[in-house]
Amino acid sequence: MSADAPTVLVDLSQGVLRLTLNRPDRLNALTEDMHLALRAGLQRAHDEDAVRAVLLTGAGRGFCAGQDLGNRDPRNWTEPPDLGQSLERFYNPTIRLIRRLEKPVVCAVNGVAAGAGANIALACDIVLAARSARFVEAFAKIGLVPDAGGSWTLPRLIGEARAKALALTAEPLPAETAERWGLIWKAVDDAALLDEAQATAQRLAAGPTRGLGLTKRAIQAAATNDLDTQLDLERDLQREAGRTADYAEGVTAFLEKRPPRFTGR
Ligand code: LHQ
Repeated sequence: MSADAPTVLVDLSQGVLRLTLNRPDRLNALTEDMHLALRAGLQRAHDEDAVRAVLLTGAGRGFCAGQDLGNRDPRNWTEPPDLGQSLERFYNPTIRLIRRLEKPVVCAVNGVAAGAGANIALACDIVLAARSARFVEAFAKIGLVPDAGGSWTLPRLIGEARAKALALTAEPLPAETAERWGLIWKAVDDAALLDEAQATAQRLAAGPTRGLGLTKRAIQAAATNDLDTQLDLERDLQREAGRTADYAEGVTAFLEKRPPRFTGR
């Protein structure tokens, strides 16, 4: 791969913005340049009405090996780096963008997802993984703590016992176990992964975008709300959804016994 190849490939087709992490020889380990490119893609998804779903994947045999450790050689330090600043500048904005984007984000984990790479995948809304892929909470191997939202996401998805075991041992978790545990939506045959993920994203992109976005907001809010607060939130969001053109279209299509033509408005 040439040195000036884009570190994230961006393609918009049929409402799906596909973002492909593109440093395959490093298993798509993240550099500053890549962080900025990924963030720009996610920001575009926020800003453009033409984008109605995002598909995140990786080029080559890995999804993402987390932070690129190649340019963090401790033998060259004069003093230890401020990793908190790395998170503040690069990782946290990306995780917040994925979670706050009121459009579905599908992740196709095409191969190993390690460290922050695993946790970026787990921040997405619908995660499909190739059967050969594995998730590695690699932080413990280098003396770090799970970041990119992992310490929040893992216990919510799979409970404290499994979250702690994964994070403390850094043992690789095969995609099929990840599916069985509810860490991801689905493990699929390697050869079928991208087609299935693209079809999923395309189906969502043709859906009632605002209703889907509000659904995402409601489900995420449930992680910290009590039932009364959540019932109030559902009332408010349903009020908003009920005013969309897509709600009117959905009901009309049902009554006319035809498929709906949602426009995302
Ligand atoms: C890599 C990497 C990599 C560079 C594979 N960097 N080259 C946040 C804030 C600030 C700082 C610190 O970190 C963080 C968040 C984090 O993400 S910390 C966690 C960082 N990631 C890791 O510790 C994972 C390191 N990689 C691995 O453990 C393995 O490579 C995995 C399990 C991902 C894959 O193993 P294999 O399938 O056996 O592949 P491999 O190890 O042979 O890797 C292939 C190549 O990719 C190899 O290069 P080479 O020149 O030998 O072909 C690796 O050196 C390179 N690579 N990960 N993170």
